[in-house]
Amino acid sequence: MTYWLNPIFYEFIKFRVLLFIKGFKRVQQNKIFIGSILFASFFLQCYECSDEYFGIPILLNGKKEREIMKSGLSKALVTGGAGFIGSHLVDTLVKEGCDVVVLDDLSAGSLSNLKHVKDKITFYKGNIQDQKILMKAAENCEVIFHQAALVSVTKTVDNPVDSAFINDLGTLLVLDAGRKNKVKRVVFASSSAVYGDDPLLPKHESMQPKPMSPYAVQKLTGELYAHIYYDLYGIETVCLRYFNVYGPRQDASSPYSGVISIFMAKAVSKKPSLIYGDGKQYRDFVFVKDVVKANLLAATAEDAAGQTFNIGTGKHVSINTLWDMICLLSGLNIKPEYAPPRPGDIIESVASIEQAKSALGFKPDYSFEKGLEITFKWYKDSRK
Ligand code: UD2
Repeated sequence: MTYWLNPIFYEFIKFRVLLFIKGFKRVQQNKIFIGSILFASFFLQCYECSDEYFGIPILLNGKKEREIMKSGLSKALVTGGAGFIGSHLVDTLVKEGCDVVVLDDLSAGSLSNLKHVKDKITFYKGNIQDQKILMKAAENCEVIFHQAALVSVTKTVDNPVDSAFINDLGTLLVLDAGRKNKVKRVVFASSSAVYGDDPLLPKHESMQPKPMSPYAVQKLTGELYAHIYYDLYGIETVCLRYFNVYGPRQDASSPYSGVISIFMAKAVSKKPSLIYGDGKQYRDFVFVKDVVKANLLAATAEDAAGQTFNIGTGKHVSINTLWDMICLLSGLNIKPEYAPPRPGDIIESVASIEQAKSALGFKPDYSFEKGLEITFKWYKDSRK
């Protein structure tokens, strides 16, 4: 509140002095002053009720009011901030007026994801295993959002040791940089992969994890380290188990990219999709902006420290339906092609988000239709 209150009263005092100099009588000065206060209190009440502030940009301390923080974070490090999810998180933090530091080795991320904010952030090109650069990046940060990882399950199967250096050791080093820099909180991007193929649905945080790949083991190990760092060192850690995240900037170039990015690329080039299995398998697809929202809540919610939360929507969509919806959006009528199921493919995955709802106040803002529409527009535009 003091962000805007102080400068406004300062302006009033200046205004009164001006009236005095201009020769207004004391009674007239008081009338104008009281009128101004009534107008200001009406305006500020409206401000309190609105996220959009009526679209009126007010300059306060050299910043537009729109840019003043809602989450209240002063400085944050986003590891993997040039990647798909990380770069969306950076966008929101920058908009909120947070001082953002990005550490990314650009192995999967791209500077093009940050080009529109490049003058507003501090960027370090480097690996999370490089302790020197990591310590520098985490300096004076209030929160670390740890998004950097080798995210392809298949790549971790092919390279269990190399991937452990990034996903296990890397996470440990990030936590330790947080501890040494006295960072208040670390939000760790974990995965629904930790549940494995447990047939129990929806997936609930209290279920026994059943990792089926090095990737899942590595994410679970990261969670365990996060809990230990909270218990032993008091650094507040929160783990978010992402379900199937989709949205603009998701790389569609690899066969192991997210199914939505692959299908979008197919639709834009008017080619049929390839569905593994009968297409009846389903997923809980969560829009990237909702994942950003979950991260901000996890960074600020009072009771979140030391806990793990599912981040999904609690709803599911089959792969067949997904292709039908994309065809509808793109005005195509192309039948998909079918191939045998992927080995180890999970059939059903849907999150219980009750815990995230009650402890974080998390509720997805984007319906699947809306998220898909935004995503399709992005793939279409980026092809031009
Ligand atoms: C997701 C995550 C993975 C891990 C896992 C946990 C992504 C990209 N991957 O894997 O990191 O957390 O969940 O269980 O979010 N499919 C097709 N055609 C295609 C591509 C995929 O039919 O061209 C099918 C695929 O066989 C699967 C479904 O679509 O049944 C989803 O595949 P995915 O690779 O997007 O994600 P998933 O759930 O295997």
